[in-house]
Amino acid sequence: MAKILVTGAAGFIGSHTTDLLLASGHRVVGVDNFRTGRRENLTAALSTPGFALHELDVALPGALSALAAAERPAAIIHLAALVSVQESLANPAENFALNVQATHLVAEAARLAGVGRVVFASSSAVYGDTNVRPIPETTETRPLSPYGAAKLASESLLLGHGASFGFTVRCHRYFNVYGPRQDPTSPYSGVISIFARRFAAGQPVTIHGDGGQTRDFIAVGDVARANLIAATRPDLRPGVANICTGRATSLLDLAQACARHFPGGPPPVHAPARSGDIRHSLGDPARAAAELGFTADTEVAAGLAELLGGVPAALVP
Ligand code: UD2
Repeated sequence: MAKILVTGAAGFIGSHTTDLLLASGHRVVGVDNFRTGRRENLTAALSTPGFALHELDVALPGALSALAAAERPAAIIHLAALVSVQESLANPAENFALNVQATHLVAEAARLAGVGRVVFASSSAVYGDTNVRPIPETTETRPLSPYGAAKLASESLLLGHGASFGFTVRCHRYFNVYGPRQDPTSPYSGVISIFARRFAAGQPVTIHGDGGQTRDFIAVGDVARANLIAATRPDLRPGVANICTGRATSLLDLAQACARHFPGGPPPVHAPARSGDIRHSLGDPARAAAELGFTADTEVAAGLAELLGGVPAALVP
């Protein structure tokens, strides 16, 4: 069993990754500055032997290097980030500090502490808007936001450092991740987190545009499993892979699937399409299957059932 350092451990994806690592018998050194992470997300982890939490800012030069040198983890899973595309547009300097400079500090921490593996949370935002469906990793990258650009730059920083100094880097381009603990409070939060909260409160959801736009929604449990594999599976080669399902779900289908869990709720409200909204986003999962042996196996219906209270929609009268 390995010791894994997880940055952003108190965040949405970080806390699920931490829980899965611990459940699989690994030790976890969790790092978070609680900028957007929440201590409640780690309630289970904090009562698990093998978990240690460090309140630390990855963007502070030297801080992570010192911790990694003391702990000597086998791998770092770097999930700490400024997570909002909208925030990156409002504050590009903060995006650069947290999503580019901090990645360099993670790469340096890995080099200085002799860490063998780094797993990085990249994003489908590196592709921008493309007509390619499904999107393989060979698709030209054209980020449309400081966030997407920072994720792409970070991939290169880590891969270059790994190739130069002898550690393996795996970059995960996550598509639309959803599940328990996702923050629903901003209009630009993940649509499933917003829908879940509004349906549960008996409030109508808003569908922007005609609802025919599609996304590749992947359950956070599957994402955590991809992180576990990338951090622990022996003999992986460095590289970049989509972490996606390869299945498209439209907004209308999503709203209907939620409605089956809350019969009698108000119908959706239609509103104009968001400016800059991407019509279709669908990942090609073939490379992750070939290189990591990873396949997402949670169907959206099952993932929604878990999120919306554990009742399979088919059983709701
Ligand atoms: C955005 C981000 C992505 C990530 C994601 C959150 C870009 C390019 N990408 O992607 O990086 O942060 O959000 O999971 O900005 N919608 C509604 N009603 C709502 C909310 C959303 O109809 O109440 C629509 C929205 O217009 C879009 C789709 O649902 O067509 C998905 O929206 P999203 O914000 O969950 O995700 P996405 O792919 O636009």
